[in-house]
Parts: sequence; structure tokens; C-alpha cells
Amino acid sequence: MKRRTGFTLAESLLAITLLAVGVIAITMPFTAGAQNEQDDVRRMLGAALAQEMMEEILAKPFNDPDGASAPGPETGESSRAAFDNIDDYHGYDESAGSVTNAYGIALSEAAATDLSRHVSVAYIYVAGQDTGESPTFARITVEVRYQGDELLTVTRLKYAYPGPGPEDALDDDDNSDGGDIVEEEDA
Ligand SMILES: [Ca+2]
Ligand SMILES: [Ca+2]
Repeated sequence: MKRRTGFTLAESLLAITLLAVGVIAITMPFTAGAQNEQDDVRRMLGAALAQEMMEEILAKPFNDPDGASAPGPETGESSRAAFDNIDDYHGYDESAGSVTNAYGIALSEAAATDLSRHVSVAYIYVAGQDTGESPTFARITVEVRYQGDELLTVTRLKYAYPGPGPEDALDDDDNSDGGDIVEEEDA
């Protein structure tokens, strides 16, 4: 009878395979955990960026100080710093790498790489409203994208109390800045 020493090739391969499976099984939870952490950090940052932009927009008057305003900037409002009412932000986009705060300082966070920010503002009428009147609701949407795909979107409705337009205002005691904010956050 032939005396057996060592392992056959098949046995060695099986042992290597089992070891490899074991190593993968041990390593995967760690890499998956790190990946989840990255995703969480990015998501948290994205939420902060969306919120920050929303607050900046909501701090602006509903109506343009000069009167008529359409979604998008008016003549002379060529930069974000010159926006003077909510709907001027319509169509405002910051591509990846150029997300800046309200002071014009670019975000240098590594987690912000590949994040971009997009704003749309639309006037809407709710049921029962006279569509012949100036709209009193604006829907503001701030979307943060990661590598071009939606990461999260924050939407709010801003209500402007109907009242004298800016051209009729005699002083700063003007109630056109509205209230009643409804927020929908899509996570
Ligand atoms: Ca304006
Ligand atoms: Ca405008």
C-alpha cells in the first residue's frame, strides 16, 4: 500500500478556495461598513447643503423690490449675490466642484467631491385660488446630486400674504414676506 504524504492537488485547491472564501467573508463586513460610512457622510453633507441653500432662499423677499418678477434673475441680477427675491434662484445650478456658500466661499470638503446643487422655483395656484390674481405660493426645490444622480431633494412651499405690491408700499412695514411653510423632504 502506497503511503500517503502531503496533499493532492485537488485537496490543495480546495483548501485555498476555502481560505479565500473565509478571507472574503471576514473582509466584506469591514469594506461594506466603510462604504456605508462614506455614503452616510455624503448624505449628511448633501442634506446640509440643501438646507443651507433653502434657508438662503427663504430669507429673501417673495416679491422683487422693483415689482414684476419672473422665475429666474431679472436684468442686472447676474450673480447669486445680486438675487433680491425668491424666484431669482430658479435655474441656479452649481456643478460638482463649484458648490459655494452664501459668502461665495467654495466648499473644500473631500466628501463634497462630485456633489452638485440645483434649484428650481415655480409659482403655483392651489384649488380655489383665482388664477387671474398674482400667485401667492411659490414652490422651491433644492436638489443635491452625486455624480449627476439625485442624492436628495428638499421642497418647500412659501406663501406670500396677498396685500399691496412693493410699488404700493409706503414704508418697510410690508407683509409680503409671507409665512406658512410646508416642507416635504424626500430622503
Ligand atoms: Ca429679482
Ligand atoms: Ca426673478
